[in-house]
Amino acid sequence: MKKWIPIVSGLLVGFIAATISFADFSGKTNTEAASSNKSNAEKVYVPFGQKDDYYLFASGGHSGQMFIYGVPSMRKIRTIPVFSQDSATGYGFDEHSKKLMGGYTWGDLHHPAFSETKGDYDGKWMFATDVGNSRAAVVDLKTFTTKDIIKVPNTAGPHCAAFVTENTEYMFLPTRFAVPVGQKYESLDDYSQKYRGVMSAVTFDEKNVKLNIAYQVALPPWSYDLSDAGKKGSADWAVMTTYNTEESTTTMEVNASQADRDYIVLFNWKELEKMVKEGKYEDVDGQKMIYPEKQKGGIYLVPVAKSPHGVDVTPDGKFFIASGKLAPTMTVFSFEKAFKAVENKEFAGERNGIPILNYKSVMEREVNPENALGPLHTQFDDKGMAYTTMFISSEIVKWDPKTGKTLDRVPVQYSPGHSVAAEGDTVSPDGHWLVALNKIAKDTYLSVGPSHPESMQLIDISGKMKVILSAPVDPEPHYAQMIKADKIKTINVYPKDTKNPDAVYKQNDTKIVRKGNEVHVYGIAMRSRFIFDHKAKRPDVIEVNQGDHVFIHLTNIDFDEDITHGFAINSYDLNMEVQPGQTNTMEFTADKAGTFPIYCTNFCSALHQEMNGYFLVKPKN
Ligand code: CUK
Ligand code: CUA
Repeated sequence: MKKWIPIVSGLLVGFIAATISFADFSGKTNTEAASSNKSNAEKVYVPFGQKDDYYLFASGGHSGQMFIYGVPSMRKIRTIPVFSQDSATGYGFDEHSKKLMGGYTWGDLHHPAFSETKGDYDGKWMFATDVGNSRAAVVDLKTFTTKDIIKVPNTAGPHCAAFVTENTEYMFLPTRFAVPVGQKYESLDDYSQKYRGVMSAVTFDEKNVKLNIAYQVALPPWSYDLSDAGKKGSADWAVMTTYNTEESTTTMEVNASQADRDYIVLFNWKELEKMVKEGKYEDVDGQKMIYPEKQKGGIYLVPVAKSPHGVDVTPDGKFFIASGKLAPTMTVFSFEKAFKAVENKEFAGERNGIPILNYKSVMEREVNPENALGPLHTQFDDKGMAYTTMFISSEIVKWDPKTGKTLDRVPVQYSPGHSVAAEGDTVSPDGHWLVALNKIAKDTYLSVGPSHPESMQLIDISGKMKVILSAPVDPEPHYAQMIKADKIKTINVYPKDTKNPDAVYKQNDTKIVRKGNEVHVYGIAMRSRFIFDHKAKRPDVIEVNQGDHVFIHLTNIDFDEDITHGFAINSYDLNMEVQPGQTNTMEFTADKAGTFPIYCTNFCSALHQEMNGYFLVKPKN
């Protein structure tokens, strides 16, 4: 097995991917396949006036953002800024979003997850986590804007998330990197004793649109990779993969791949919830922390082939499938067998006080499709068939979880990480479409230099699998979610909020108020002017003294869909946006004296170029 280690991590990846996929089953390159079949184009063509059938929400990886595509056209529709600043929308510049970002400027968004009701996407909210700065976010699908972000303490990179339980009771955020509780300094020589892999149970308060940490679990100092929540009969349970159960502290590439087996952590969140209610936890800086070696119950380990990556629960909730990464195996485990093993206490020992279940008593079957290498993640269609991405052999393998039989395979260009199926994580996937999220595009698009975009390939899975379209995507689509378009109900304009003290809706209410060295501007943006103070000689001018602390509250009073205004102060590095009906605030200190034009950044009317004013800062002396 060791021989795969340099292959997975080394520069050989691209080369191997290319060689294997060109020696594929159809013997065709992607270009040949596309041009040979006109009907492919017809399948993805969405005529003007019509809309796509699905929204695809792709994670933006270390861009920190989320990208919205239409399926089947694969047209990019929008970027939702989540964890990183975005000057196109002023996200991270206005007060509200600046506060949300918590002082950070970037994020690494890996796994988007829709809110669910009865195991089905309900189209209301989207959750995501940030591996870069350990945050979790919720996006409102009425406006496609980020509404809340929390910093998750004691966790260093919640990669193993976000996946929600059947009715969005919880989102579990286990850590990718073990750190001491409180992220305090501890010597790496004391790793096994002092470091922990803390998992957070996060709840979402829909009424107040707030994410909260209900409790945390101080798991052993391993890396937690991917997770999934149970469904139907297994709805009270969740699973997650681990690696580095060797607890190595250096050269992980080699040292974290020594043991033949790592584990899947299987836990009953209803039981953990009960333990917390009964006070079985310790208070750690205000967090309720369960220490599994002391507060026992609800958590079990299932041995699995070394360094697994993805783990996915079948739509019927009966099985969970772990993908090998370093072992070319998909292992199917039975929830029912696991429940029995737990009940009969069929344990094969324990680690850090957590019982280990017998591999044989939980495992249903091991699946090794011929020459398929580097299985990472699995999705499902309407018939319960599984589609697993093969990172090294650059293909999607379709197989039957009930028999292990390989049914079909299709090459993709190249090295797919995840794939996403239409409604793929629900209890009733749609079938028809699967999108492969590929790490390497190489020869697929016009060259843009040494680094290429990542690529998403649309695969028609209604019959024999067929790649029918490739779309470039910014870094980096780790995962995506695909939802039926009619499940999402957006609003057209922000409704008037008469309770908001910062909002003004009438020209005659605009004013500039001074309190000492604080200046509050209550202004409006409308086609095609700014009005900051209707009584002033020049209503579109803001004049302050150097050193003043300035608040600009701006309301867009154009209650017309798509009439968004921007607000920028030239050379002051300030920029925000107000969508139709929205009020936003900008806060800053006018430390630079001089004359600075104000202008609208969003082309809003024929007289958009005239939508400007001046920001005058009188020098101190
Ligand atoms: S991970 Cu990127 S390929 Cu962050 Cu879900 Cu597996
Ligand atoms: Cu308002 Cu351009």
